[in-house]
Amino acid sequence: MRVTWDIFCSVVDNYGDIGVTWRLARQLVAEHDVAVRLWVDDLLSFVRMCPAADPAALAQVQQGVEVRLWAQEWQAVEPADVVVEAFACELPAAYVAAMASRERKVLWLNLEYLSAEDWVEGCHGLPSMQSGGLAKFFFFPGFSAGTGGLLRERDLLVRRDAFQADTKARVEFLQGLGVELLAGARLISLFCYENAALASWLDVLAGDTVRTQLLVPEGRALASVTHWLGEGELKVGAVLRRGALQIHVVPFMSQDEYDLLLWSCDFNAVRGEDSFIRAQWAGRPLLWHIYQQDEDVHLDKLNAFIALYTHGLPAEAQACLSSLWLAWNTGADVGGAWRQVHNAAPELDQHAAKWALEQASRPDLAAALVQFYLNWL
Ligand code: TRH
Repeated sequence: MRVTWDIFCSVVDNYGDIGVTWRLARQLVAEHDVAVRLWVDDLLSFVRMCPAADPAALAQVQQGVEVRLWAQEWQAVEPADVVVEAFACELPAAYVAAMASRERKVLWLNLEYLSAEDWVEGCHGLPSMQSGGLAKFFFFPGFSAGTGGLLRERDLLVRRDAFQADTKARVEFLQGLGVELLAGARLISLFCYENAALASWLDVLAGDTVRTQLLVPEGRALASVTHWLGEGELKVGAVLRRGALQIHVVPFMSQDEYDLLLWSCDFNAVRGEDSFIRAQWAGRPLLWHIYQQDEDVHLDKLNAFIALYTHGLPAEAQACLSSLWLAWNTGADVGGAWRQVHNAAPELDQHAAKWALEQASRPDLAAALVQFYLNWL
């Protein structure tokens, strides 16, 4: 009998909650021969990641995953062998009671947010006792051996390499988005929250001697770009030119297509958690807009990642990348740091490729979860 998994996802905001859980669910099914139910309380967000999905279906199967609407009124079901609550979402009380009384014991995991901070290793895998005699284990993704690792499909880097080596595939993919490549232009993708630093980046790109094509999927970043352009509402397919900068509005795409976008670009601006990791797997330099938290807690996370990621870079490249990331996340002018980052492109390109390989040498998060379950049995 296949091991059964229930993954619970409450969409708090944006796409990170559903992005991570949907990716995990389909990888578990595809690579570990387990049965997965993904409980989502917002199917409209799910449809953005998986356009084939039906936003009105109470239950549906997508890519081998049983996707269930997590309705406010909970209908009793038999709990799975492994239960993952994503990002401390609160499980229905009746479901927890059913877990406690289940004849075969249930492994209960809380999948935590990603952080490169030191304390993560000490907390990864720790249990916390819950009422009813159940233990809940904290499972932390991360960048070092003492953590749960990062989501990465088994063949991801092989597919990436094949795509990046195939000029025709790249051109065709971009044409499908309505983007014709300009000779010699640098290609950048932009996925961020509202960002006071954005205007200074667009200014410097527009005034550069190198041409840039900036691909902006529909969403929050587009509002800030539109404001900078001083244009009315921009629709998918719009192409606008300011000096050396050509801006393309592209559709919000499926997760798999978004990977192709990241693999196609020379530089990717990403945000949150899942797009941030996918940009690392692209093996290209990136700019991270971290999710803002109260009391600037996110800046500790940002600095911890910068310290880890830039380790091994020549001092100048390290300094300019750190300055760029800090300015981007504090709403400061990024112009000077961007120029230096551009000059350090060869080192940064090489470093990004090496970083992806290093991270890929560790077990991925889905495999680590499966192993955690086997060890627990
Ligand atoms: O959308 P995010 O900002 O999500 C989150 C949430 O806000 C969450 O509450 C917060 O805690 C977390 O950030 C840190 O960013 P993220 O995590 O990168 O998720 C975006 C998802 O959208 C990711 O799976 C990639 C996907 N995506 C597409 O599938 N197609 C697209 O065109 C784009 C731009 C993104």
